[in-house]
Amino acid sequence: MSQKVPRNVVIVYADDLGFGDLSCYGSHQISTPYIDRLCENGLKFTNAYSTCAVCTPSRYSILTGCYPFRNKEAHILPGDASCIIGPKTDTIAKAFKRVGYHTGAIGKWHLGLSDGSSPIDWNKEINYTPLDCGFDESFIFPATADRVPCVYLEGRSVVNLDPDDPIEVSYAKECPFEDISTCHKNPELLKMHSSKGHDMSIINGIGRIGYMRGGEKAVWKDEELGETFLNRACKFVNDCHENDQPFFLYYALHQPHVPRVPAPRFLGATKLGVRGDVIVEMDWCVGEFMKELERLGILDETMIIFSSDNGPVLDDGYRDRAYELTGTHRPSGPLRGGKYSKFDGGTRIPFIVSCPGIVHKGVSQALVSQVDLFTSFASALGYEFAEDAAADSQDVYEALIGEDPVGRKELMVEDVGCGKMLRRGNWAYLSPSEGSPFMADVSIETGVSKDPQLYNMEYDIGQQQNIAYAYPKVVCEMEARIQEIMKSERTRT
Ligand code: NG6
Ligand code: CA
Repeated sequence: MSQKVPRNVVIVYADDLGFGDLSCYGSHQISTPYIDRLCENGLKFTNAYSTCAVCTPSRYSILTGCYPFRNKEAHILPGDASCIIGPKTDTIAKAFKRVGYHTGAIGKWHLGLSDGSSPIDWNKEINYTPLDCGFDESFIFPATADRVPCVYLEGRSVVNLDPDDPIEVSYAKECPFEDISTCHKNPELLKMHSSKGHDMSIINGIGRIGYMRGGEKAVWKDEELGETFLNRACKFVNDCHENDQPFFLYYALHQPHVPRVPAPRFLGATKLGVRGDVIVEMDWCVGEFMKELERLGILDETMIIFSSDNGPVLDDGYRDRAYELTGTHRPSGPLRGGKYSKFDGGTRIPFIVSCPGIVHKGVSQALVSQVDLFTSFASALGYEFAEDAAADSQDVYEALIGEDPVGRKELMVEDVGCGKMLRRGNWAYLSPSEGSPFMADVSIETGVSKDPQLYNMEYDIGQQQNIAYAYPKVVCEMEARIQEIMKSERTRT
């Protein structure tokens, strides 16, 4: 085992946070002092990518070390989906567990629950959860804050379940429950209105995707989500510390995904409306979590990796004025596009690694993908895994700790429609695909085009000049490489 392996590892994973949303990544309108401190004491990556411009596929990759195209179910999932990480699939959590770390998943899950043998009965123990994906403990919500069921799940069971008020969930088009509030029947109950979708069940005055009945005591309070997950994360590290257990924690924040409902004291924290406010709240959560590690005297022996699952979006289906109030703040920073896009705004995300004594301080331009964390830690920990595991995960550990300034030679990402982008050195090649160049409902340029696109990321970070016509050989080679990757069993070398 390498001398440079930290005693504890925490992945803090934000939801829909953009490359330009943190002050340490250049935002002047949103102040994120705690994450900035993490950044000052660690390494800030400027060429780090998630594997997809939406949530489920990126999360699938960070945990399994595989590109999303390898699993045909790795797309945005409904709240009643079965788990897309099968029992035979190795995960980063299983790897940590095998070498003696205590492992935990806290926060947003969105990878499905149950083994799929029958529809989920939310009133019973669920037979397949994060506990079956390598986590010793879990405290999660099943999918997203805008999807039912709006409940916490601890281990295999819904928290605060009342047997006299059973939970039923349906993703049918028509509402199967006559006696629940829905957006169509009870619009007067809405305190936040939808701009698209989110028009089925009303829970806490907010329209959601899907229908839910019952479980009144189990339903979360939206303004308490941040603190609830934070408290569980603090409890997890306290318990591990007390038991003298090294730990791996996957702390998946729910901010700044819609619906954006900060704790009241964060309302108005920025001039950007609730989207800015929940980013400040998220920063506070990270700060409190770090303070807890510091109080326990284990901050210096804990490696923290902070990142986001995909790029940013302003209006993602609720009329919360994020778009109107954004002013000069650019959530994607200098990048083009955002969540859902094939342009870099979709997948190039903040990525900070910090661990005093192990990780160098500064800025790294190394090319890294979130899919690499699995192999990087497995090899640093000296753990051998099966040939067919972590198919696309490269060992970039030296880059993660700041000893290799280059990282990967190339990486591939997907947009929401499974269109591909290959980044190789300074080249970004966007493979042609069908669809609209603009998603009007979210006001985002998709990067989708029937023509090949090639950008030089050294001179053109905003992907303004398509120079594909000038480099036909590069275009051919990069397209052929994408086809080769798609046919391959693995890209891990
Ligand atoms: C979209 C939702 C969006 C968000 C996204 C998933 C509508 C109109 N839009 O379908 O609000 O939930 O799915 O986001 O329903 S993700 O970050 O979890 O991938
Ligand atoms: Ca997301």
